[in-house]
Amino acid sequence: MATRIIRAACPHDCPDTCALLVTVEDGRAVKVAGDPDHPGTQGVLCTKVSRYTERTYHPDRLLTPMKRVGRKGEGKFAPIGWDEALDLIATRLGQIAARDAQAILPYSYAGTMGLVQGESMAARFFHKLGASLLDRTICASAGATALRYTYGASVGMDVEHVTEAKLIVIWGGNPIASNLHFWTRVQEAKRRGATLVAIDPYRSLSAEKCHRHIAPMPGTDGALALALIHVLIRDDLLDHDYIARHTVGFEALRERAQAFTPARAAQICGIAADDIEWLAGLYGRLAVREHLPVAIRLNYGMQRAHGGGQAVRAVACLPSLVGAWRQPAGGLQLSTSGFFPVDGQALQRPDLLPGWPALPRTVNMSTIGDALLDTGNGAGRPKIEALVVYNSNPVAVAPESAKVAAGFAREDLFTVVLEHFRTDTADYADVLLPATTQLEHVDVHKAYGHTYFLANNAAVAPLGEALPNTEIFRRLAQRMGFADACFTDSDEDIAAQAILRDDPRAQGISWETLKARGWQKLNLPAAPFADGGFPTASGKCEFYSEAMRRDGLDPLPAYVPPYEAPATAPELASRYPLAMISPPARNFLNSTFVNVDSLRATEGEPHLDIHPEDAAARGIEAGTMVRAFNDRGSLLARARVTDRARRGLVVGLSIWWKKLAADGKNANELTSQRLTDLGRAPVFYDCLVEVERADGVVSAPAAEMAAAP
Ligand SMILES: Nc1nc2c(c(=O)[nH]1)N[C@H]1C(S)=C(S)[C@@H](COP(=O)(O)OP(=O)(O)OC[C@H]3O[C@@H](n4cnc5c(=O)[nH]c(N)nc54)[C@H](O)[C@@H]3O)O[C@H]1N2
Ligand SMILES: Nc1nc2c(c(=O)[nH]1)N[C@H]1C(S)=C(S)[C@@H](COP(=O)(O)OP(=O)(O)OC[C@H]3O[C@@H](n4cnc5c(=O)[nH]c(N)nc54)[C@H](O)[C@@H]3O)O[C@H]1N2
Ligand code: SF4
Ligand SMILES: [Mo]
Repeated sequence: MATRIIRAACPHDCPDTCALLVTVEDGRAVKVAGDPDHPGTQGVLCTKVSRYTERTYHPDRLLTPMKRVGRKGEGKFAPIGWDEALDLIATRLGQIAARDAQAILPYSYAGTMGLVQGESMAARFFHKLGASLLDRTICASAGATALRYTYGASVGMDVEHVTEAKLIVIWGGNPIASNLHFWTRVQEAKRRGATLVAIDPYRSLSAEKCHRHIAPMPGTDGALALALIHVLIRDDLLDHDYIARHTVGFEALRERAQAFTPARAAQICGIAADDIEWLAGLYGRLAVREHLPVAIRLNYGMQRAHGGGQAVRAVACLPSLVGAWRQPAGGLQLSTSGFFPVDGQALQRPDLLPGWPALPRTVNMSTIGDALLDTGNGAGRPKIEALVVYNSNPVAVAPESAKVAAGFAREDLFTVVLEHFRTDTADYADVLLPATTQLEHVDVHKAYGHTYFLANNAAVAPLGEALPNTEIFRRLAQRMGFADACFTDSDEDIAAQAILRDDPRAQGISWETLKARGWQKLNLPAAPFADGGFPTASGKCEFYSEAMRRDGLDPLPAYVPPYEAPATAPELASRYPLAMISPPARNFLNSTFVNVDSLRATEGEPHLDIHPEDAAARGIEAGTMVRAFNDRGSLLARARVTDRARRGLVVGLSIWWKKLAADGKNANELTSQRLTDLGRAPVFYDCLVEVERADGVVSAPAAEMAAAP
């Protein structure tokens, strides 16, 4: 038996971007393990990806191109050949482009985070075509925009050092579920005496293991952060030297924070003022008086409300006020993606756009429901006539799902989906194309939770007739007659182009070295901002942002309340008094893995966590089927009566495939298409609902998928 070990990388949208070792026996991948030598991965994978072969060799894998034969959404398809499929697509796209290429829209996100199978050949193809651009806002753009204005880019501390920290604040994140390798380090820090604090409306798996859990109402973090700033300034827990040399706008920030007394913020957030005094006191004292490292792990949970961007701005000021950056184990990490010297121009070739540097119209992916239902007004806003979806499952993951599904159901919309499985979105495809998984193609990866580049070597040959995304767009480009040399680049050519080799951070790193070694760390100082040097225009951390003022925004960190809360929408709150959040489930990755039986079995069925008092008031007991609803829709789930959810909050861990739920719906039936204050991002956790008993409904997940396809 021929056994080989292949160096690969986890493709998923997870900050850990693990280094994988894939065992291949006689051409079949039999085991996917973590690389023990990679300092982040440490030989351990999450449950999901340690089951990767179960997903890759799943009996439901799409293995041939298919053409729709049933109604849209019904999921009935007949196999066709690649030539027929690609001819059909090229002909339709060609006809539409001849009138107005902007009626064509790509829709993609981070099904794979690979730089090659993500936006490389696909982007080149749509740029050359002159299709509408997609504003990829669905996850990180509120915080990324806030960090860009504050630090200059998505940069922060290296959590490899966090084991040395004496205080770790986990703010809006649940690392046991979604950032496992960071949690391992936090445990080590705890053993060495660190105090752990969670800021989260929900007592998550991680929050329950912290020394203190502060549970503000969703979307109120901006007020909390401004109150922490207020106390640090009031009590002079400040690093005056760091502030003077490496920040802009301290006086203006002081004035802004003046109004956010702990009492006022406590009232806004629904917490005790003492929590704020205690946290600010500890954070400031450890950093300023005792010169000990204090770290903040800021995450996405707190960005998914109206004020998500400004809340990140406010939190991002904290480490600069106390000089936490001076130490490798201090500072803040939201994302490290801005450290990577990646050649986006080479990968995506925006210069291929017909009017470059003028841009075609841009469509926000977070409001795809409205965009598809917009009949257009001709010039500048043509109706979307064709949609090409890859690396994403919008019918399950995009907000206000009923509108998304109605848009996808339009008879006059031509939809192409590149997928591994017949997802909720795939069911609406006119042409469904089988894509390869990470074990079957080549890629190169950056990360957003560490600072290593990784290579993904192909472990096995493509299953069935599946093709990499790149090859599908390469063949389409050929059919469209696109003659530019970049359309013949191989995947390895593209991987090599991805790394900006002149950049000192990438010194010694190339595709050749990477694919042999598997991973290489960027050259960065251990404490990147110990002596300032932020990549802003001023080179400083900008409490006051002149760029924001120029862009017509509030130049100072602010508290922007949720759209849907008693204070801002009293009438709505009287009808829908409960705030609903739908953060990631541990055993799914967004909607990926929901169809892997062993993982779905662990999650059970869609649940809704509700506080005992809120449950009692509604006659709800543990295990009751309940209906959560608002003006946008409704959702069935099994109640878990638990004080993990604070009073006034319900929690439905997500993101279920709609067709695998009893009622064919998931949390996005209830979420809105409103956008955050910065970054045009969705507000998944800014969502009021009411919950009632759904008597008579006893069914477990629908059996439909058992027979699929
Ligand atoms: N297992 C697993 N891992 C994942 C994912 C997954 O689906 N499953 N998804 C991946 C992706 S795409 C992303 S973006 C990241 C997300 O990463 P995170 O943002 O870290 O997501 P979670 O770990 O669920 O943490 C979100 C936490 O924020 C809390 N929260 C909700 N609203 C608020 C609020 O207003 N304020 C505060 N302070 N907290 C709030 C939630 O209760 C939840 O516990 O995880 C990635 N990793
Ligand atoms: N209610 C609610 N909704 C949310 C969130 C939430 O917390 N609550 N989280 C939001 C967040 S943070 C995010 S990032 C989005 C995530 O939304 P998406 O990026 O759409 O993520 P997934 O649901 O994992 O879907 C990715 C799809 O890509 C496919 N795929 C993977 N690799 C490849 C490949 O190489 N080629 C092709 N063609 N396909 C591939 C997978 O099979 C999968 O079906 O969801 C958002 N939606
Ligand atoms: S999903 Fe995250 S934790 Fe799991 S293997 Fe991938 S990178 Fe590692
Ligand atoms: Mo995300």
